[in-house]
Amino acid sequence: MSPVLPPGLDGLTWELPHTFLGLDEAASDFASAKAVLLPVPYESTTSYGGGAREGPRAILEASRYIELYDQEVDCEAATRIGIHTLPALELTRAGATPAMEELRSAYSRVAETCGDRFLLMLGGEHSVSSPAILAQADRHAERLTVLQLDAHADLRAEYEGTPNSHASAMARVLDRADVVGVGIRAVSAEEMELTRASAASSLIWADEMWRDDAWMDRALEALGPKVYLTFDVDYFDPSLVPSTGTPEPGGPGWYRTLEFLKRVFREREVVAADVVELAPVPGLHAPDFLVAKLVYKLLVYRFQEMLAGG
Ligand SMILES: [Mn+2]
Repeated sequence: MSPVLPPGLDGLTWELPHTFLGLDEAASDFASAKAVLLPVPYESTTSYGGGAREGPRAILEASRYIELYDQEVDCEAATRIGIHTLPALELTRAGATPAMEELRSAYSRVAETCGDRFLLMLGGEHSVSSPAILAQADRHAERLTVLQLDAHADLRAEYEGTPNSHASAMARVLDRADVVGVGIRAVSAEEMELTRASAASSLIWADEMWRDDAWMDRALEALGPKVYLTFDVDYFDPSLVPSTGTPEPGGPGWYRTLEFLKRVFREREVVAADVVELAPVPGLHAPDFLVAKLVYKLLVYRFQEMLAGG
């Protein structure tokens, strides 16, 4: 179903379009789409392994090989949702502060244009989440809760000389939103002090998630009615996703995470989301595919009621 071919070339076998899931024009048309993907391949403050700027491209490429049929909702969810993929947003290289200012204003315009459509941003390093969260906080009268799936708290006041580091992403938003970190297993003494002193910050540790499922209720109870979901893929165990800047051992796995996310989308209003920090390793496809499938699952769960309606 390739669009707009030169005359005489239809009927040949063309590759899938370079949209999320390889969706054709009808299923990826902005006008009818209920979900919009915004790739932001920004990377400047990475402290260990680099490559997050290649994340969005790897997610989109891997997504073209995902089955559209989703067993949980028993249909080709993507064609019923309608998913539009925007071009990648380029940010200034004049430094982290101007880049983040530029992103906040660009994200606001994208969110405004999307209206009721569900906006999901693909990073890029985790610092891109703060401007998006602040822009969403501006759009909602009610205080948002940020649900942060991550190995790290990202609560440093600054890191390596900049307050706009990936390691400070959540510290940047605490004034405007509560933050519930899930899967956390690497923090500094300074971050522990901050989370203990701040009513706006709570953490669910990865080791308690390993023992039993009590954490799911505790995490859900900590969420207000409106949630911004930020998913740093280093949340997963590095045996599943080694392709990330700062891999930490002892992360959660696939199915318990999906069960939790399904409940979050069912029991709260998720207003927007992002998936960040995939740093693809050439030749290693499984993590790219996992993250692409995660993005699809987030969209399926966001529209689970509509999809279950038949
Ligand atoms: Mn992280």
